[in-house]
Amino acid sequence: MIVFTVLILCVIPATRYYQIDQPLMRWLRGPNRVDPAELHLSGEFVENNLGTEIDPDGSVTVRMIAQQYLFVPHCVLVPAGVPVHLRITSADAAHTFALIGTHYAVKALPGTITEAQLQFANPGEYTAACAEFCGAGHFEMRSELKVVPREQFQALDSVKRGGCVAR
Ligand SMILES: [Cu+2]
Repeated sequence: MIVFTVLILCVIPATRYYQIDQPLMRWLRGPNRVDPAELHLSGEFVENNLGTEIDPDGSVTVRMIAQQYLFVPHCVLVPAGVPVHLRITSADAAHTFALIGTHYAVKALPGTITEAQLQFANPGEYTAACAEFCGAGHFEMRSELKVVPREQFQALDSVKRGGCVAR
């Protein structure tokens, strides 16, 4: 019985660590906590701060909110060949921002900001789908990510960089 109990206590965390590890790490890290009810009111996830922004070092930061059943912004534009720092959170349930055809899948959880580093060598278009069952509309939860040449991206004004106006 003791052996069995120890086994259960060890095996469950060992095989399901991905479900407890990251939220725990994020909680310990602190600054990445965010109030899901306040996202649209204040802080970095207010509406006009979402989308792609150029960082001082030439890389870009993308801020997104996942919610039932869409990703905001619905379409994201990023430059090719440049590090993309994704910062994503959820307004409600757990979602996963997964780019079809790549190995990128980033979990978005309410209350925390998930950071991920992406990079795209060449221009192209990707469909992003939610890879975490989140309710009735889950299978409709799709968005787009467009990778454009770096020069083309830099020539756009900040409003156009924020969405998918340019192609
Ligand atoms: Cu989903």
